[in-house]
Amino acid sequence: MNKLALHWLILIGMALGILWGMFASSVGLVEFTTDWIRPFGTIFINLLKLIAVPLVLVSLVTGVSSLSDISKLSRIGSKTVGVYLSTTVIAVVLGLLLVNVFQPGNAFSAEKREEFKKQFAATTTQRSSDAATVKQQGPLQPLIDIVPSNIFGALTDNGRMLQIIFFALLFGIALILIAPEKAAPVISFFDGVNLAILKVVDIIMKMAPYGVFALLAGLVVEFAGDDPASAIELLLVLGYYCIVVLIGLAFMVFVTYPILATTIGKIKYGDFFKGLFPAQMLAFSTSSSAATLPVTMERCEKNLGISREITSFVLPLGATINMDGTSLYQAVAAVFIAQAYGIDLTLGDQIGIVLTATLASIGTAAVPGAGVVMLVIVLQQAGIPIEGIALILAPDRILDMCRTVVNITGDATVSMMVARTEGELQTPVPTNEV
Ligand code: DAS
Repeated sequence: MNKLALHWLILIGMALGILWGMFASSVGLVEFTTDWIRPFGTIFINLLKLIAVPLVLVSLVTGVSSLSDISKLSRIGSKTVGVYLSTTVIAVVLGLLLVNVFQPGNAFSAEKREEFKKQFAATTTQRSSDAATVKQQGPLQPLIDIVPSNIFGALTDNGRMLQIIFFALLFGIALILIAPEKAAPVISFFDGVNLAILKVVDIIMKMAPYGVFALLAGLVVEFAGDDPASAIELLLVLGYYCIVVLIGLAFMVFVTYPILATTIGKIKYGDFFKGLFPAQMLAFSTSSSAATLPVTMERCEKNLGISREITSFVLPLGATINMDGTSLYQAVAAVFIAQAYGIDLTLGDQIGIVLTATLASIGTAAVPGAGVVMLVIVLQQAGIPIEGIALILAPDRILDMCRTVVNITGDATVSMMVARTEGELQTPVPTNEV
């Protein structure tokens, strides 16, 4: 089953789930749906949670240790990683600004939000008691919490994703610093495990049409109860949430990156888009930065005037660790779910989301749906109910197509900026072909 077919199957699963949910709530099949269909949605969510920890650990160790040639390209490498991280932080902060200004999660009716709040009262209570303990422990507790005292404890205790990320980064850097012949077998082990984990993600995503159907059916009947009209409310609020994400993604593609490309890359606004358009369309249709990489590289060299030396280092690195669209989406989704469940996030919580979403996007694999798997990390770290993912899974496929366009556009922009500062940017030949 190719990715395009999977695409459309997931959208069909989403539509059928919503239709079944509305049908079931109008003909009294709510209990049947809750007992016999919804569990398959829970299983799908569990699969996403199952793969998140090993995916983070292995993809970060692999990603960081693959920078081993950074020693040769230290100037370009550190510049590239620095610019990548700054565009990701810009994306996350933009996402947080939008979701706090538009507050899509608060668009749910008060009684619905009360219901959500009751459902997760335990989690909320847990959070407030955690918050209380943190208050007793002092202002630098969040910093202390990043450093695990026991990596195996962090791996088994779901909520400590930042500790896993911290360990993975440290271990990856250690692999760069030890003798290459000693590191090679460990790196190839992690490369192999990374490939296997990505295959597991691929298998999980093949179940997505069925998982999304069951989740949506379960969500709509739970939401609608015996009143199909309130299912409409769910769809309207989800639509509002999607608009907030799309505003952020569009701002990145049509404002942030062109400003960087035209001021630093010295390219005309129109030529920037004409040059990248085929790669952006491929990213939209495949939802995969990795699948789009060869075209991104070709368009950057041929139409944006970036040298092969820069594109062959900066773009593969970007496809692995730079996903600005994904990090913006994760920030919006996390706060949207918190709003829906009536969880008030403090400024500290939101700064934690900036850190986790930035780091989670580094560990997000460049394959369809990886962003929602990594969203688990952002939610766990912020103490937001993971089950809330069911709320945002429905439109995820469409948002994945859009955020992948942002991801590759960000990679191309940064490679243009690095090329400019390295004197490796030929004046691009304006292209008439699109
Ligand atoms: N689809 C991923 C990519 O290839 C991003 C994501 O899932 O968020 O960039």
